[in-house]
Amino acid sequence: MTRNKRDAMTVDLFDSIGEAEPAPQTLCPGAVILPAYAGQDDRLLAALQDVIAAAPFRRMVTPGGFSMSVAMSNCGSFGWVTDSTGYRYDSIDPMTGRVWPRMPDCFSSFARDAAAEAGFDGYTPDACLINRYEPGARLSLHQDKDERDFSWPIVSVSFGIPAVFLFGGLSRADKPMRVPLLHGDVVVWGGAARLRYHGVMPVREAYHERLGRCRINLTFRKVT
Ligand code: MD6
Ligand code: FE
Repeated sequence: MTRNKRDAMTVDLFDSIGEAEPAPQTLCPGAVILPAYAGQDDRLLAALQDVIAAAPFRRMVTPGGFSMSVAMSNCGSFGWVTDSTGYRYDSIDPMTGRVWPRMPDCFSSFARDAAAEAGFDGYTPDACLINRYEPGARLSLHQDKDERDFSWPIVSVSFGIPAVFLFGGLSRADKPMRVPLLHGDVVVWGGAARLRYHGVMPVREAYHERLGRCRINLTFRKVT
């Protein structure tokens, strides 16, 4: 794969300190991993602190009545929520009764750049779901299909301790691939991959120097 624009600008700097950013990897048609693409970017984690102060992490309840092991929050015009009545996107945080915190500019420009890197120009996400995994937390296989237009990708950013991403097919029964995701890794997920089943294996006990015993994942979506 050809070197991207960001590499061209940063490769000399990283090479000189022995930390060249690896090239993008195609998982399957439509899904690309940008390894460590967010690893140098402390602005995202700094901005995240303000978002979480306004809309704290909470464990939501599924329609089946179970409390999720992953704690969640959102920012942007819409947030993904679940409760006993079902899943939906909502412009109001049910916990605070207020609109979700606005999406920080560094979030939207980061997601736009990552999407462009993977071949999706003009990406303007209006929702960012924020997931927090402590050791043992997991996300069962699901499709992301509550958005209006599946031609826009999802941009997923991982921080903190490692996780194994389960990356299946278009049918729930397709055996998933196991993809390790590390601090700073970005997955851009669209096109023919957009409706693939996916999930996260139970996160193993670990410690990250920046985030402690915790994995944070941001998934950007264009809902409307
Ligand atoms: C996570 N991610 O990695 C959960 N969905 O914590 C997702 O559910 C996801 O990473 C769609 C596309 C990319 C993702
Ligand atoms: Fe998902």
